Amino acid sequence: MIKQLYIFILLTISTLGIAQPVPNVEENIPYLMTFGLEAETSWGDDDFSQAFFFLIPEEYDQPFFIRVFDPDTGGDVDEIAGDWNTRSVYEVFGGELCWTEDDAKETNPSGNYKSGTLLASRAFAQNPRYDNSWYTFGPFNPAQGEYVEYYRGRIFKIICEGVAGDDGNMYRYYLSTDANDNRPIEGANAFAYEYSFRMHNDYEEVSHIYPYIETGTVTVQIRNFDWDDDGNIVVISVARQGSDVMISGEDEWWKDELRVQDEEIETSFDFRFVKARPLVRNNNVVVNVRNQRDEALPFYTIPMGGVPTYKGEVEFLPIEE
Ligand SMILES: [Ca+2]
Ligand SMILES: [Ca+2]
Ligand SMILES: [Ca+2]
Ligand SMILES: [Ca+2]
Repeated sequence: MIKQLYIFILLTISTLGIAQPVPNVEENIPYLMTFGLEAETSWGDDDFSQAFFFLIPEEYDQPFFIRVFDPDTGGDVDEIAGDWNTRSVYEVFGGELCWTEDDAKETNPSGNYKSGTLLASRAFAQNPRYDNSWYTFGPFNPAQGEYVEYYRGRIFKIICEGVAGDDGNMYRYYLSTDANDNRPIEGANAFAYEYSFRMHNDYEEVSHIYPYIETGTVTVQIRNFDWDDDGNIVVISVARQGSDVMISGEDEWWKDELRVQDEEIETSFDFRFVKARPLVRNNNVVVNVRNQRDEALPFYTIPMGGVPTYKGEVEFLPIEE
């Protein structure tokens, strides 16, 4: 299984290149989104916290950097509520338990989710210096990460939280070999167990996320928050031409369940977020996926095994209640 996954990673690298923006190009998600904790959840963020993991392949032993685009909350790309009063804190973790701690792989910021060793942190409020530009964390040494056999690599974690205020912070990451430029690390990847993001303000644009269906997955439960009836969420896979998923309205979670087909094991799902017409503007949403054991499944920014394409007719079995 580990060997197979490793082959998948290698295949992924060879077929999809080495881009490491987060969100990635294939995802077509304009920004990650985290609100200040005084915001109403009806603006689209359920918990004011977003964790991302970076995977550094074991072959890579040079220093690297985690760059943040528009880390502040103010200016063009962020979402104002009243006046700008939001403070966001970014924290980078490595070391033992950074990823293997169960709470770190959950979808709510509770328990020991800030596990591991704190390597760097910085708070940003409104700051024209970092508006529409990059702040760089690092350099980090790959050896500071947590070694995980399953991934044949080292894992780092970055958590962004809105610790004051009520505005929406929009931002992106880039895992880079260079402090001043975006240069990808070959074979690296990034993943999260819950995705809080901004949809495009353009109904022609379709966003995607790609959960990986591990061996042993029987059903997946797809949960989405504050979708605001903005079009459809459609699931594509090697065995699925497009299943619509139940969507949420204002300030609520909604969930739907799909039974996993054999062909879908060890492939990625493609969740397509297709916008409604007329346009729903500034829509922020949160999505997570759980298996039948109630474990959250990771979304990889470079989809494992590549972007799935439907491979033909497959008989669908109804889910038994
Ligand atoms: Ca405000
Ligand atoms: Ca800004
Ligand atoms: Ca921002
Ligand atoms: Ca929303």
